Amino acid sequence: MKRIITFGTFDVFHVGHINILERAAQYGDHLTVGVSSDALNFSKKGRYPIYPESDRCKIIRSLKFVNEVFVEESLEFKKKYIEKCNADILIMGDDWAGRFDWVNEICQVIYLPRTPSISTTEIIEVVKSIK
Ligand code: C2G
Repeated sequence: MKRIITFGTFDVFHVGHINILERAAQYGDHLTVGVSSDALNFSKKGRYPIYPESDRCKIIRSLKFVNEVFVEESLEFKKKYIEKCNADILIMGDDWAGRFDWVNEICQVIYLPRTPSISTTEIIEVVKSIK
């Protein structure tokens, strides 16, 4: 049995998020998702997410190919989270390519290509521009 872990904010949930989670799930039999806390997102992007962490967790937990969800408090706790859920593979989109290679002594790290032409930031910009 192979256990997969992935991380993300998954704010303003969109098809790019579905695609990576669906593809991540296909690498194993059990998918755990670490959802970035509101505070972690603020520290990464300088703004709070549109949806609070409780709603973002609820959305991810409702997906049929996701088995477990927890709140990710810090990027530096990656190894602790991987050990806790006994993950064999960490999967991330390739906007993070190379950034988590330091965990590869405890689990395999795979970066998958992002879905082109869609992002939370772009959706926010489009919505803002609607008069
Ligand atoms: N993603 C994707 N295609 C898109 C947009 C996002 O494949 N068009 C992927 C990202 O590569 C990431 C996941 O969806 O693997 C979640 O993306 P974000 O919500 O932007 O996550 P991020 O804020 O980058 O947080 O510990 C890692 C971080 O918590 C990742």
